[in-house]
Amino acid sequence: MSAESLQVYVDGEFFPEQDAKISVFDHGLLYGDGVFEGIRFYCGRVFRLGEHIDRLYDSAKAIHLKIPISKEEMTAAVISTIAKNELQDGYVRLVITRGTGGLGLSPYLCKKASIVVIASTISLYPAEYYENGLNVVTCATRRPTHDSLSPSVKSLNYLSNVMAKVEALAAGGQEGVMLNTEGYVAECTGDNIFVVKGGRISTPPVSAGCLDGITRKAVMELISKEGHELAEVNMSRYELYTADEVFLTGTAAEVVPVRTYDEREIGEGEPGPITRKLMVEFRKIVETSGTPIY
Ligand code: PXG
Repeated sequence: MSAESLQVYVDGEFFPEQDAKISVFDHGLLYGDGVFEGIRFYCGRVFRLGEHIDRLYDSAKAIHLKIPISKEEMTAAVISTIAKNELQDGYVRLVITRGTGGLGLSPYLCKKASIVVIASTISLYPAEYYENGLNVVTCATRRPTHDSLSPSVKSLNYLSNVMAKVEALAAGGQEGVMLNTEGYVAECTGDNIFVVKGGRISTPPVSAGCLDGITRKAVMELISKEGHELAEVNMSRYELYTADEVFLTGTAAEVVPVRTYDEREIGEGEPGPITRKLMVEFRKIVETSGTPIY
């Protein structure tokens, strides 16, 4: 099915993409009040669907938003949206908005949350990024702290990440590192980050302000399976500058190597052996696991 005629799920019904709409009075638009997930499917199977659904409901719970359908119904909505579009490989954007209400911050003005499921193909990073690695820079914008909205909530407020992305692109990078307010590395604008030094692998803990990434978790499982040492530790820019290897993980990027960080070459300036191995192993698990669509 062509991208021109995508069928989009909105509150239990399918609409052609040009007719898939929510109200301008939806608090998702007015206040960024809502949550979302980005999910991949490969070879007719949805990767870690249960984990994405669980994180979605946790994000919703944290912002006091009641999703009007059960997790089972949500799972079925995701699968039926992909099937309706006859897709095998692609990307799902699952969006829950607070719903339509009057002008005014109170979420109690909104009677019912809205559910949007978009299933589409995905435009991937160019192959060159995987062969040679990304140029990554430090962003000025910091990750929000746990005393404001929890950075674990995958909310419709992505402005700090958007600003960080603008800074990264302006500085000539493809991705940007976001520090927390203490100056420790949290993550990138849409990816988690890992460092390899002397054969040991480390990644910032969720307490540093990163998203509890589903790709991060899958890669952590792979690292353990491969028998490498793994630690969740606070790290500063210094640990990145002096690393043997740095790589990023995320639903969109999968596992992608870093070539330079703030203009310092990482390791030998090309993807290292551990990163390469994890890229290969990750590909195997996405192609052989997941919830069948058909
Ligand atoms: N950190 C942040 C801030 C994210 O938004 C990740 C890490 C990686 O998490 P997962 O669970 O995907 O491994 C994300 C994920 C997009 C897009 O359209 C962004 C994400 C996921 C999918 C698509 O840019 N963010």
